[in-house]
Amino acid sequence: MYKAGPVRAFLALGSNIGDKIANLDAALLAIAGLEDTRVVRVSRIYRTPPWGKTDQDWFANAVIEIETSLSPDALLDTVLAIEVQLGRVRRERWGPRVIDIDILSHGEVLSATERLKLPHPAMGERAFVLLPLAEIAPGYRVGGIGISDRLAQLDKQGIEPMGDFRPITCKSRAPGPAPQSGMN
Ligand code: A4P
Ligand code: MG
Repeated sequence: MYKAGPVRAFLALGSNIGDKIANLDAALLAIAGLEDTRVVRVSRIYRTPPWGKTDQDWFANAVIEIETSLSPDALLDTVLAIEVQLGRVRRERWGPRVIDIDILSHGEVLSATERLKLPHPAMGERAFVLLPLAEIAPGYRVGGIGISDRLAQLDKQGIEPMGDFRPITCKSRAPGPAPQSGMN
């Protein structure tokens, strides 16, 4: 069983169906309500042009930092369950989605299984992930490169902040052991 203390993890949220902002708000609320997990920081919500499969509607994207005692596998199970709870139906790769929750990193964990890749292998190519991530974690390193250097190499055209999440009440929690770093 996974026994490490709380670690910092980063999650990328995306939606391009329905009320996109409400979908991101609902995902954040569900994550904030989890046992063993505390929301530490949230980025603004960004309006982003579709990446990869471009013949679909624009996305609302954001990144959040959490502190969690869930193992990487348990965190994946949890975010996949939240996606289903919020109405996600998987149809095509990179296709439209009510909500997508990707784990960008979980402490220093490295994983290369099909089920769980950590750090997220595509994050370094995606300005729609790195712009909100840089806002809440300017010291983050992606594949050994500082996030602002990585961002300088990416096309950021059309990506605009569009507002904040609805305020949430984060659970207060007794102070625990210092979390491990979420940087990689
Ligand atoms: N999986 C493996 N590693 C991870 C991880 N680190 N976090 C597995 C989350 N899941 C991970 O995911 C398929 C499987 O990946 C999961 O069951 C899990 O076991 P999925 O979300 O069903 O697949 P997908 O999203 O259709 O494909 P893919 O390749 O994951 O797509 P992405 O990378 O999520 O990209 N453009 C903009 N502007 N904004 C977006 O948010 N998103 C996508 C989808 C395309 N274009 C976009 C955006
Ligand atoms: Mg996904």
